[in-house]
Amino acid sequence: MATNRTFTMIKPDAVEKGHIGGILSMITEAGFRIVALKLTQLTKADAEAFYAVHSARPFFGELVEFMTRGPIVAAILEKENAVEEFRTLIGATNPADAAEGTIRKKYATSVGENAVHGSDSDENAAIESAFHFAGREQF
Ligand code: ABT
Ligand code: MG
Repeated sequence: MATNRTFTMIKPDAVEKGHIGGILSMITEAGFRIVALKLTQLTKADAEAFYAVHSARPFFGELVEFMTRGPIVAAILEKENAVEEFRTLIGATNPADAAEGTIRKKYATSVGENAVHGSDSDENAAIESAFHFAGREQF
């Protein structure tokens, strides 16, 4: 399998609690290389577009409110089989179901505030990365 890339965000809940360093440590210790990195904040339009697939769900309003309430860390990560390997490292969407040793097990508080995002496909990784980073910001 060729080395490839995924996109991640450390979400507002984890940034607020001071977990940027702890989460980045887990990511690099798991063998991911950080190839782009920034602190930024999503607008309402950004969050609505990012989670458009969930727009009809009852939790959509709260989800957009949550994702826009403070800064996030956006990053692009490189590793063999990056998308799948990173979804394994972050753990289940609901931290109550997340395996031991995963980022969500350690840092997430609820399904609605689950500390970290990981792209769910190579196609979405490319779209999400291009949204946040210019070519010259990707190494
Ligand atoms: P993301 O990385 O945020 O996309 O999460 P993940 O892919 O693990 O899970 P999905 B299904 O994409 O959830 C998107 C966000 O919606 C929240 N959510 C989801 C709820 O609040 N209630 C629900 O019942 C479901 C299914 C979790 C995710 N955001 N956060 N935090
Ligand atoms: Mg998702």
